[in-house]
Amino acid sequence: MVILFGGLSRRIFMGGSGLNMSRRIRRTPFTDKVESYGVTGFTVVNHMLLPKSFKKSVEEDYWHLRENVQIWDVSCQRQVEILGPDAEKLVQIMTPRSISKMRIGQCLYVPLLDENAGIINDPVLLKLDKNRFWLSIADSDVLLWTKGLAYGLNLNVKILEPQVFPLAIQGPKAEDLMAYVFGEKIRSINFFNFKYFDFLGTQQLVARSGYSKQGGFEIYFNGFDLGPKLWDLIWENGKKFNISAGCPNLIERIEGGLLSYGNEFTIENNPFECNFDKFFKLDSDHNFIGKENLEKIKKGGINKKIKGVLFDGGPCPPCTKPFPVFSKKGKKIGQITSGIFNPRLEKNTGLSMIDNDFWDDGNLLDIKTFDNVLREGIVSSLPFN
Ligand code: THG
Repeated sequence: MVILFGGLSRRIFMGGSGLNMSRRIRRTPFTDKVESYGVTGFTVVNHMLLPKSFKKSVEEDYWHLRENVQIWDVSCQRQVEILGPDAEKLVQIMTPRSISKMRIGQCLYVPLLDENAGIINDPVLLKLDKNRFWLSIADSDVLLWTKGLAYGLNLNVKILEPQVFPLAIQGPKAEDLMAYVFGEKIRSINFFNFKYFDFLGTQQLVARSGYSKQGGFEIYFNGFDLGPKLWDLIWENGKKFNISAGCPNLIERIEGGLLSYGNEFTIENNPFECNFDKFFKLDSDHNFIGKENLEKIKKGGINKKIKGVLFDGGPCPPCTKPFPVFSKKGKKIGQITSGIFNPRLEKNTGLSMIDNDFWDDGNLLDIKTFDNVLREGIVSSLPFN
């Protein structure tokens, strides 16, 4: 049930189908805006609201994202700031990816590991200064892990959660729109790099990055109270580019092979199972948490990894619980943790860990969805194309 009160567009979601809001479920500088621009549901990531759907369907939003530009409130991509003389040392022991050659102004996708080489998180790392880094995190409590490490290892660093709220501008028209808003200099930012831009007298960090494969930017917005003004400025300039309010799109994310921590993988998984080994070299000479176990895992080999699955049978129901995946002989060999019908490929698409005897591209398998339909599927490499 949705109650509208006092002429406010703020909704109170009640009952089993909605979130009961409270201070613990943090709002963002843009929550008022997404409410007035037609959000129909939220999820919670890092204890903060993430819009999940708008009035248009996921399919309509998918086509729109591929052709136009969208504004996404991804403030839940919280920053963990590591500041001080030992900052680089601490960041480096948290990840198998070498950061020794990282430049100020650069971003790197870095899996963080625990002592078993289980994945703690898969953030984007930003190097702000020689002794200052941000981890732009997925959904787990990296702030506490980092504070614990700094304290336990007696490092000279401060660990904090700065008041920074990423706003993503995604889609093929994002660059032209951003050039209107921030000037032509925006075009000179390379993929996974950032520069600073003026907004009403404040300095804003803008990176070329984002949780889609359609290109775009992320504004690491600081200045909570100015949030609605930033939204309005982008919206006004965006009208000529057919802008719409959106959110990470499940169809596009799966198609692009972008993984979601907590869904496709958890602390139970290692980087090889997630195809993250392309992001680091194990023979790098730096030390990091989980290195010995990661080497052991490499020697022993893995028995499952994340693959794409294309499957038939008409649009599948929402994947609110994993869909079990079976071999043709009926053995359970995996589970689809994110799945949805892709209107361009005209098939259902899913992401699943698949056991090693079955993970080769082209292998046939069966997927059981909760409408009790057994659907035939085929293993595919990622991204889907
Ligand atoms: N942007 C920012 N922070 C984030 C995300 C983001 N934190 C949470 C979550 N998303 C982290 N997960 C990802 C997953 C994939 C990518 C970024 C963050 C990504 N991958 C590219 C790819 O796979 O093609 C490029 C990776 C590379 O080449 O280094 O962009 O979206 N700020």
